[in-house]
Amino acid sequence: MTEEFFDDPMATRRALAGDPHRPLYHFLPPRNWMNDPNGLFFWQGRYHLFYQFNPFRPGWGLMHWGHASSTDLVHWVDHPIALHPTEGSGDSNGCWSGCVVDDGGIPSAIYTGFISPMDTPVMLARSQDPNLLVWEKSPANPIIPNQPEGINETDFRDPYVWREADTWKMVLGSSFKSGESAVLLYESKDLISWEYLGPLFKASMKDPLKMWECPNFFPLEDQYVLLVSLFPDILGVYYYVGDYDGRQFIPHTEGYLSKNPYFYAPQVRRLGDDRTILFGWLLEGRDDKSIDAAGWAGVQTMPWELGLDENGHLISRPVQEAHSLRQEMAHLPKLDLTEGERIKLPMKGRQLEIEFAVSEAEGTLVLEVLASPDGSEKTVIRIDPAKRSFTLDLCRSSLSEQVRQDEQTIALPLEIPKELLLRVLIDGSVIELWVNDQVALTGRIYPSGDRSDNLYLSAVEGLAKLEDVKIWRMGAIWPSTVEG
Ligand code: DQQ
Repeated sequence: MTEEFFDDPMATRRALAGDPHRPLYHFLPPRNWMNDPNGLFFWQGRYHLFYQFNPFRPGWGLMHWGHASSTDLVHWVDHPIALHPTEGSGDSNGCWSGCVVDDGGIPSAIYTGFISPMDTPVMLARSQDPNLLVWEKSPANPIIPNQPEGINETDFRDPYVWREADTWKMVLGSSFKSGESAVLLYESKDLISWEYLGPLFKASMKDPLKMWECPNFFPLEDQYVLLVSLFPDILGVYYYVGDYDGRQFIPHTEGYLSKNPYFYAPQVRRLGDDRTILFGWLLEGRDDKSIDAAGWAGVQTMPWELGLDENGHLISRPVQEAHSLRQEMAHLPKLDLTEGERIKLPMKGRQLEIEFAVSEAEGTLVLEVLASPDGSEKTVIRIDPAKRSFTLDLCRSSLSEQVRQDEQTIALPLEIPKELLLRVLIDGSVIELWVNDQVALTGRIYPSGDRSDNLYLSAVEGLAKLEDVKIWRMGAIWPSTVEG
């Protein structure tokens, strides 16, 4: 019953293809609920993406590991569920987030088992199957039965494992009874028996922060990066860049990778080459009734490639493989907007990529996307270089009252260059955007009108000069009702 749609996932996808809010080039399961990316892994020429999946309904619940794989990070094949809860075991009520590592040729998943909120052991499963379709849970489970002294009982989860010389290291998300959010460090020789080394790093963040979920800890260029998801209010994803001596991490730079209620629980890995790749969960922005009616919830970001800028801040951009989805392009080599001028761009659609350079903006440059001709629905992006502000305004994205309305404004970095590069990905209800790869925002948009698919640019309170305005229609990776 739970898996009938995996017998023919494409039929399930086809059945939902008429939904204009359903993304056509971002990964999502055939139907029902997905949250965190798990177990990102490159194996025998394929990228594997596991994900938190509730196969029963489009709401969070009894979590399994869904599974898909790809040869290019962009086009995905659905596979049967990889990890199911096992009655009477450490994951009887859910297989929660974790990672996959190569243990001497044996792909090994280390994840959180959920029994109850106070009982979340660390679990191990291995796969001898070249396609990673079959997993066997370790007889040694649970490999870490519970949290160390001083840690809140409900805050111990999301193992992230890596190899360091001849040792395995692991971090887990948690919080101390004394009030700090923390990332705990463990080590092991065999992935089975683990020793607690103490906190890798802890910090007191402002209320209502309770714990750090889904820690990722990885080298990037000559630095180490720690990513944490801020729980419980899904306040965004925070990063620290710093030094690591094998036991402790001392950050010297920090900030939000993205601060918005739609982006959470990312996972970062090197996947078969030198690039450091991130997938993140894009949450829905509509109420449960409309999610139930849609039959699906949760999308992955496009994979992002991470780097550091010259000031040591974390930067991101969509992987270059996403370019393979570009189709027809509209190109305006130069676009000068006088103060107050508003123009309609020569392309429309719900699956688009937009890229342009802003060489000058005296006031605010405004880009409207998924906009209706009468202006009743529009998603508005505002860039004001002088005020260093970058806004994604979702207040008029949809006429539906079942949709969240909010506005996110973030500051552009102090040392922002004069010329800005804006990238925008639009895919049904998904929007991801970047300024200079330094600032990333994400959102969810659910316009109700058939004609809410136009693009406008305007200059407010001063002229704006743009260069190389490029708009591509993006191809679908899933069945779509649009022919061609
Ligand atoms: N989602 C998982 C947990 C993790 C949370 C459960 C983050 O392991 O802490 O679905 O979204």
